[in-house]
Formats: sequence, C-alpha cells, structure tokens
Amino acid sequence: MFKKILIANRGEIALRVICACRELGIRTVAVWSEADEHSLHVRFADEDVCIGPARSSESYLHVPAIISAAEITGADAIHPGYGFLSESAYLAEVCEACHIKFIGPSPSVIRLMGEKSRARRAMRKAGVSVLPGSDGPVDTEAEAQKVARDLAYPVIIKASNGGGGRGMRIVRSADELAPALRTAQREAQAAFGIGDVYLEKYVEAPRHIEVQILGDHFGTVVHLGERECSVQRRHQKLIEEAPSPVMTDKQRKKLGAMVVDAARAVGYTSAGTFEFLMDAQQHLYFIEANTRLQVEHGVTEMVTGIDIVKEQIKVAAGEKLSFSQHDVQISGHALECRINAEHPETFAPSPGRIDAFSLPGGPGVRVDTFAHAECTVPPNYDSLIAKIMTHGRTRDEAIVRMRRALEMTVIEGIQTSVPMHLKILAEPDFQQGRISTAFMDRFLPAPKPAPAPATTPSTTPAA
Ligand code: MV4
Repeated sequence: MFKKILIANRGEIALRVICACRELGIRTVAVWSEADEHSLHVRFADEDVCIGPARSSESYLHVPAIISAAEITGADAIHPGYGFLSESAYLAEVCEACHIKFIGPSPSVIRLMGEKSRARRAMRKAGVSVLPGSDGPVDTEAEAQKVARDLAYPVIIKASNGGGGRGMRIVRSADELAPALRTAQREAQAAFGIGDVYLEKYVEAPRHIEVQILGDHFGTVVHLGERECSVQRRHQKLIEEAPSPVMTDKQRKKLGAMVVDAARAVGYTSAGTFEFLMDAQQHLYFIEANTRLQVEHGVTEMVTGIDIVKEQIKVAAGEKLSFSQHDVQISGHALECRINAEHPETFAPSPGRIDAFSLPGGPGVRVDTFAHAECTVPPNYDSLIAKIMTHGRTRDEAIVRMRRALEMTVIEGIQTSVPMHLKILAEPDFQQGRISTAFMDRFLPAPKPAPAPATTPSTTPAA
C-alpha cells in the first residue's frame, strides 16, 4: 500500500480523499494556491505545499508544480480528485515517468475516453448501445449533410475533445447545418485546441443516467449500479440520485453487464463512469465516459455501502477488488443536492466570507464540505461549497430527509442554492420522478416578449 498520497485538488473533494487516506493509514500531502492557505484541506493533511497563486493555470493545473511537490515530499501516489488535472493523460504519463502512481486509469484509456468520437467507436465495437451518429469526426459540409440526412433531424454537433456539454450545437434543419458546423469547429478549436466535431441524433429532453464502475489490475470490473443526474442547469448538475427512479432491476443488470464487458475490453482500471441518455421510450444510449472520481459518487456509496475512494486507492496500489459483483446490493435510495455559493434566482456566483454556519445531521444524512463558520469562499474556483446527501429506505423517505436537512442548514454571509433546492423538492414532478434534462427550464426567468415588428411579417411555416 502507498505510504503517502499527494492530493492534487482543493475543496470538499480534497477532504474526501483525506478521509479515505486516514482510514487506510496513508499519510497525506495537501497542495494549495495562495487563495486556499487557510482551507481545511491544508489543515487536515499531514503535510502541505504551496504550489502557486490563486489562478488555477498557475497552481492546481500546473503539472510541474504538482510533480515537484510530490517529489519534495516523497509522495508515492497522486490523487487528482475531479476537475483540474483529473482527466489529464499528460499528468498520468508524467507520473509514470517519475515513478509516482497516478490514481486513475492508464494514460491510454484516459486519452481514448477523452476523444469522444473515438470512445463512441470503441464502445460500439465492445457491444454497447451507442447513440446513432457519425463514425468518427466529421470534417466537411458534404459529409455532415449526408450523416445528418441519414440520422434525420434534429441532430447535435459535439466537440470531439470537449465533453460535459461545452461546445455543443443542436441543428434542427438542413439549412442550419453548414453554419452550425463551421461555428462548432471554430469553437472546438478555440476551447480545446482541436477542431474535430462529430454528429449524433439529438434526443429531446432525455434523462441523464450514468453507471459507476471500478476495475482492478487483475481484469476484474464491477458496476455499482446507476445514478440519475437529470436535474441540471447549463450543464451543471444540481441534484443526483441513486438508483434512477425509472430503472428496473432487470434493466440495471443488463446495462451494468454491458458496461462491465466494455470496460474490461478496453482495459479499464480504477473508478469510472459511463454516461447514457434515456429517451422517452426508456431506451439507453451511451454518450461518453468519465475517467475520474465524480462529484456525485457519494450517492452510490450510500446505496451500496462501498467506499469508492478507498477502493480506487487500493486498486491503484495493486490490490484486488475486495468484493465481487454478487456482493454489490443496491439498498434504499440516496439523493444529493449540490450547494453552491450563488444567488438562488440569478445563479450568479456569491463568494465571500461565511458568518454563521451549521450543518444538518441525524439519520440518513451525509454532508461533504470544506466550508465552516468564518471561512472564506474564494472567487477563483467553482462555486460548489457543500454536498448534502440523504439516504432512505425509499425515494420518498430520502426526499423527506433532504427537505428537513435543507431546512436545518444555516449558511449566512453568502447566498446559496439551498432555497432553489427546496423549491425543486416541492415540485410534484420531481417528487414523482418525472424529471429530464429539461426539468429546470421551468425555473428560468420568463422570456421577454419580442418587440412588436414595424410591419406584419410574412408567416413562416411552423417547425
Ligand atoms: C445530448 C443531448 C441530446 N442528444 N446528446 C449535455 C451534457 C453532455 N454530457 C451531453 N449533453 C446532452 N447531450 C444528444 N445526442 C442533450 C444533452 C443536454 C443538453 C443539450 C443542449 C442544451 C442543454 C442540454 C441540457 C442537458 C443535456
């Protein structure tokens, strides 16, 4: 087992990894930017190293600073958390060269999954039901027109090296395709340094369902069931739950087995997530895979009793998975509300100093956070300050527990998304599990009425 792990991250996830290390008897090294000097992850780590200024590109994203900190402290592994360098094949390669274990899949698997159109092809080859789309990147307008005609409109253009919703364009008719393709290619080039894009059939108001897996270095891969993350806004997930309210045991078994076979086929090790869209007919289609620990892993831990971070560390150290598929039982239902430092109506960030702070507890409640009374939420990073999770024997019980947990959450001095969550949880559609990625549209500000045209326009045919 590792003796010392450097955690290349901050905030609640850095603390979550410290929890796992302490339980495993592993020493920890925190790294921090100048904005995080007084942060709890620094206080609770055994050692800490300042790696640069507040700006991420000069600290949490700066590979030479992270590697130097690991070498100076003699860390034998690096846990990247989520975000930042967690899906950097480059960091994983540098770690290999420096004889430091990167806690994640191999660089080649990270690279494969990072190229979304290549990942689609690999998954299709491995027998996964993949959303219909182009076979690889689409370069020319003629090619795009042919693929889109075969798929039938609407289609969606996605950046091959993007992911998580960035750089996507929905195209509803052939005449919109050429300009959308050019814009998408230009945006992909600017955002990701690679202009490749691919096409998929566009699914209206899908559910977002993802399968959690763990793989060791002995060819064993298990799945821990699915999470549903359909309640999202601007590609930011707000509420996640496990299991999905609409998946049957039979469907879970089939989807899980399909993902496990595919993961084994590509040599997947460590924790990972395979994302699917579910259409109105409840068909599931693979869209992309994430090669990191995810923000919402805790709801899976609550319904399986498995500590995903400890297992991830153990398999990275070369241990066999300590359980088999047969041992994985989904028990009850768990929900997670992401508490962001933001204005509850405008969603504008609300960093600053927290005055009063009190967290909920009691039966079935878990809170992962780095915040505390009199701490400061810096403006430099994402606005997630706490994850409130609840577990119940049923989804209804998990919802009741979440509502009382949110009502017993005190965070003063900054604005948070707690009131927004209470509104969502009071919605009959949410309570009945009638959710989709379009669910949050009802909370958008009412669109301004279009200004009256000076002359009566000719009527255009309805779409
Ligand atoms: C889609 C989709 C519909 N059809 N792909 C968003 C997050 C990223 N992981 C994938 N996303 C989507 N992919 C196909 N083929 C719908 C979404 C989606 C979305 C798309 C455009 C605008 C807002 C959206 C909100 C949630 C999900």
